[in-house]
Amino acid sequence: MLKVFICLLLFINIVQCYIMEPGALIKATKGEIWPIPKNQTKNNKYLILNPNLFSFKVVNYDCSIIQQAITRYWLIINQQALGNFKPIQKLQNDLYKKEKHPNFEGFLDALNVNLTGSCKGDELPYFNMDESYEIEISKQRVELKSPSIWGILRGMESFSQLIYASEDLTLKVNFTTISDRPKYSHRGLLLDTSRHFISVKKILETLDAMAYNKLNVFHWHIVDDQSFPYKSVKFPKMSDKGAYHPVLRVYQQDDIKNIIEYARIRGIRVMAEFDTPGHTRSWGEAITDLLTPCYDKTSSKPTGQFGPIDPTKNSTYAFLKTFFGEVVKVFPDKYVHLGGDEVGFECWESNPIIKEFMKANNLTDNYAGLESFYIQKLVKIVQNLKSNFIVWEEVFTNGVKLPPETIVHVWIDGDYKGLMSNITAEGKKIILSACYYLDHLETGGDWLSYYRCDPSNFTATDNQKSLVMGGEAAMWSEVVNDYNVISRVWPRASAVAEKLWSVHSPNLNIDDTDNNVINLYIKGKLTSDTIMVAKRLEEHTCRMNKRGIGAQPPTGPGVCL
Ligand code: CP6
Repeated sequence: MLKVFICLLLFINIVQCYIMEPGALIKATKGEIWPIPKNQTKNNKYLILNPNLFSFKVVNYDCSIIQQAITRYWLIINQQALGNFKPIQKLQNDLYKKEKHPNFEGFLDALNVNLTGSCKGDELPYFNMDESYEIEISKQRVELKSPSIWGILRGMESFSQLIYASEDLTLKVNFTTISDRPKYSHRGLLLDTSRHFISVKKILETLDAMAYNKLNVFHWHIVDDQSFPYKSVKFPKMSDKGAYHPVLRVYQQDDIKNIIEYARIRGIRVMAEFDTPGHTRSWGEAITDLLTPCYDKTSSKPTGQFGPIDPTKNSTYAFLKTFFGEVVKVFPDKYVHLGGDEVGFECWESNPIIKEFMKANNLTDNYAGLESFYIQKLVKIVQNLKSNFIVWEEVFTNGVKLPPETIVHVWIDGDYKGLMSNITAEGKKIILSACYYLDHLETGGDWLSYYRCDPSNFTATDNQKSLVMGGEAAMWSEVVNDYNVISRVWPRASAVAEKLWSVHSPNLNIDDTDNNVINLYIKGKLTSDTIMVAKRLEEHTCRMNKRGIGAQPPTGPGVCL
């Protein structure tokens, strides 16, 4: 009765008030790993851990990535435990008599970290690196084992997630064996830092959260039409004139070095995108002969507006050679994203010099052909610089002749499955973002739509499906800045992370619910698969919060303890 009264008082729909029974909350799991490992066995026996007495015992002492990871995870384990456990002395004396706690198997004071391979010559994360690892927590051993430092990093993350605060205020780790490796090697997050500037601090926080979700590619969509925050060594005027502010809203070379190093020691690649020939308005502020001047159709005079990069000038390619020569040095990843999306042809069409050039090159009225001409020259430049490249899907759909090793980034939320069949039929590789747009907003629970998108779910042979490298959650920043970027990305990108890592992430069918978010927290209406994923995501989100990540609640009402 009191509840109905309060509901009416707050002008809230009575039905909703009744639906939100406290008992119907999605309750967090304890000690479940996100993303879910390939193979894991568990049992009820457990060890108790005192975080400040805990240590990592390393077999291979001269790997700085491991040493640094130990410092980080020791702090994470202690921070996550704050306020959640009782002093161990008291436990030993009264609470933890074996007779009263039959599943108590002793104390966990160290994790043996066993790198079976070498870390020499394995200093930069790369596509298809070995991220496999094994964990055994048993009476016999407490061990993390991997042939590579990248697997050790993923395993340390998993180990830290096994520790949970139990109801009796002790920190426990259940006996378990885990054998884990990712489904896809390219598991990315795209962040646009042009529509709004995102500070270095927020980028580093994003990288922390990526590591907590085992994402391994930071796709840095660093510049675009609206601003050019990249402080170039060879062309410093580009950010002087093209950034929102020449000093306060730019990434200095030192900032970029710090970001790449911060990512590297977490096993995260930094892949830069310098999108051309469209999306380049900010480039033209300093490089005045780069963009195509648009003409008025009736008066045949320049309008003062500019379109895509001018593909007809030699100076264009001289510039691109120098510019990308710098880019591949500053960003040591083996891949650079060349963009190529949303190239509008109107400005090219209006320009008499472009028309003349097209006639002379047998391209009359073939604007896709002109784009092709440009992309092919750019691809040659980048290949001469010994870099691999990725392009947005229009480059493929516009029929640009591309070398077989081209990687196509699928983004348009139309018939993307049909497109994936076509691209892979030509033997080309794919990165998928079409179903992972973080700027598409719904109320709580919208992570489900990302979770339902499996990159291998399209009509093709197994051979074709093996050409899917992975996917990327995409955060375009038109309505995102420092103040909301973290909560908009997390935990929604966590759903993408699990789809990309976990071979056994369940396919949550659309008829699990009537697609109404409210239904997520009515018990009994959902299959147990969906409830289980929701409970695990609840725990994972709380875990990110405890580690200082401002993730938003994933689904609905609840509490983090
Ligand atoms: N900016 C750039 C964007 C988008 C793309 N490229 C974009 C457009 C529409 C949607 C999502 C993203 N904002 N440079 C396309 C890859 Cl729905």
